[in-house]
Amino acid sequence: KLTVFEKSIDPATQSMLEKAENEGIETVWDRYEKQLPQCSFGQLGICCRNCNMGPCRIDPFGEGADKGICGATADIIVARNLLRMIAAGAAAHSDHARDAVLTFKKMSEGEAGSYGIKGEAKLFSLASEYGILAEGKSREEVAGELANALLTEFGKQNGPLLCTRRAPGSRRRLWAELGIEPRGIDREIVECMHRTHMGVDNDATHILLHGLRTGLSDGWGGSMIATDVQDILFGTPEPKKSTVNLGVLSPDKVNVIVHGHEPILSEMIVETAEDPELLGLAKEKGAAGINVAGICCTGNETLMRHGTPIAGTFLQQELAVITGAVEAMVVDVQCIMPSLGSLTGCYHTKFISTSPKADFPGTLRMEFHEEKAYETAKEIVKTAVENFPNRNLEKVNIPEEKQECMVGFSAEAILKALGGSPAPLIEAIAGGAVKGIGAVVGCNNVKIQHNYGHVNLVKELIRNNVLVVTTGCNAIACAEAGLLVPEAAVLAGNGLKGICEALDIPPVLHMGSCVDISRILVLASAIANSLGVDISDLPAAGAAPEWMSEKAVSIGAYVVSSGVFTVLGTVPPVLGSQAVTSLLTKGLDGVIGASFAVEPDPFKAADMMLERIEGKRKALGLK
Ligand code: NFS
Ligand code: SF4
Repeated sequence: KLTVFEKSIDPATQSMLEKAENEGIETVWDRYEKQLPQCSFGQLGICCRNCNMGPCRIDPFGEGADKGICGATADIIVARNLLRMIAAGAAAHSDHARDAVLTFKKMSEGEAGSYGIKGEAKLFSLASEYGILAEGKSREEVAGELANALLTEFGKQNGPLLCTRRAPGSRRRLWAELGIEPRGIDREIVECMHRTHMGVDNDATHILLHGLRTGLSDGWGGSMIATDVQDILFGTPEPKKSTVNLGVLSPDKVNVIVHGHEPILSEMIVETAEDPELLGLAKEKGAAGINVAGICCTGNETLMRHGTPIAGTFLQQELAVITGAVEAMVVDVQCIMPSLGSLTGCYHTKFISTSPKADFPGTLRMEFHEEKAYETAKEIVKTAVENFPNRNLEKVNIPEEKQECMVGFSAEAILKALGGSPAPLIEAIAGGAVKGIGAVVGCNNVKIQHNYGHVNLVKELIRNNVLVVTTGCNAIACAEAGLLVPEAAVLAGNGLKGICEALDIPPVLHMGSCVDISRILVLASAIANSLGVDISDLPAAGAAPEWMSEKAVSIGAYVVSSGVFTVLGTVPPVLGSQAVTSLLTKGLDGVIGASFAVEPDPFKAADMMLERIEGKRKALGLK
């Protein structure tokens, strides 16, 4: 049995795990232990349930079956399973994007009550990118036309997706030559499901190429559209300060947690928390106010735009409830553990599900629709406020740990901090003060000590003068470890430290939620374009040290297809196929100019990234 210290490196997490143990409360780590040893067929990716002659599995030792009933080999089964993971991940990001665009469209028609246009500059720049003439039209008319153009990207039959035009020309030509230019967002995902149906695509390489294309339809399609539209609706993030970790929960205010991924809901919750009527009610109920805090990427969205504090990463969602101080856990979609249902039952916490798409055991359903967004958000927060007197003070224990952070580094904000163009950063890279750029992203995974992979990998990179850009739960982990403040520059190598001090920025830049990895693509393209090279020529490398979700697999597919070498900290279920493993870790390099590596040890992973960065520097003639 793991000790709390082996489960997490974070003191707040450790103390809540102790509380859970004392109270006999089960957490994700307990359930993980009950699953051990995990099924090795599943780990290797060699079981198939794609038709009802199965399930089939391949004997990894070569003694039993070497084919499924239909004749599918380990290579075929592994590749098909991986493609389905990519499809699910791309679907999650892109369906989130679709909802954002539909809200945007309703807003343009005046039917999304409380939503408006907070990012006017982005509206017009995007409209012109999509060939929409703004002259003589109202903002709403332009928004309406843009919404229709964006919706077309989902259902289009022929590509390429328009956002791909942001990529360097050499990259786009490569995609076209390989036949992996994404056509329509929905089309690529549907085709994954078709190809993996029994008896369709049965060549591992051929299957994986479609995986790259589907990934691209996410990164340069769904995710990018989600980021763009959310920026128009809610504003493009700018640098600001905030706080993170379980200690942001308030001992005397009503704590409302927003957890999941879509800012559509959480934006309204943040707004209603300032409603005088609700504040009055809170006072009446004996609370000092209303405190909204985020978890996962919904938290990142409100953090980036409003500086709303974040209570934790993916693995801390249960622990927030275990503090005993959460009046409402409000969720939308993705990365929400169904365990929250029975867990909230052990405390006074109301578990409120809001998405028409997602329900969980033990929730109070308060379905959220744009037309009545403010009203519903108010109803939700009111439920939380009314729940405050039910707080059982004997069960309340909020960890002290909360950490300051500086966030809000959209691509626009980074360019602004650099004085308007990537030139100063390029000079710093060329001169060697900054060795390169590390993009570190992704989830927590119980298979890795919570935050150990994230924090150590990032520290190692900045120590070696690699500027780190981060999103998702990695960003939260870095914030908790105190890496998102300008003062963290003391942990950086001298070159990077100088740059951070000159610009007054942290050595690790929080670029947003996981769909905002599209911001990293835009930034990388801006740098590549201004150097006249491809993204794969840049001294850059990516990592997902603790990834767990299918979304991360889709992200991996598009980051590598965009030309960035990527190290995975947890092993994807592909090792059952020599062919697939070697294609992903070696073969892809010759095809797309980047590949994957798998390395759970963050120090070794950092070395691999540094080596790649050094290699790219050399190729560019830099010392
Ligand atoms: Ni990304 Fe964000 Fe976190 Fe992983 Fe989940 S919250 S969308 S999937 S767990 S980083
Ligand atoms: Fe077995 Fe083939 Fe059916 Fe998969 S598709 S379950 S390998 S028979």
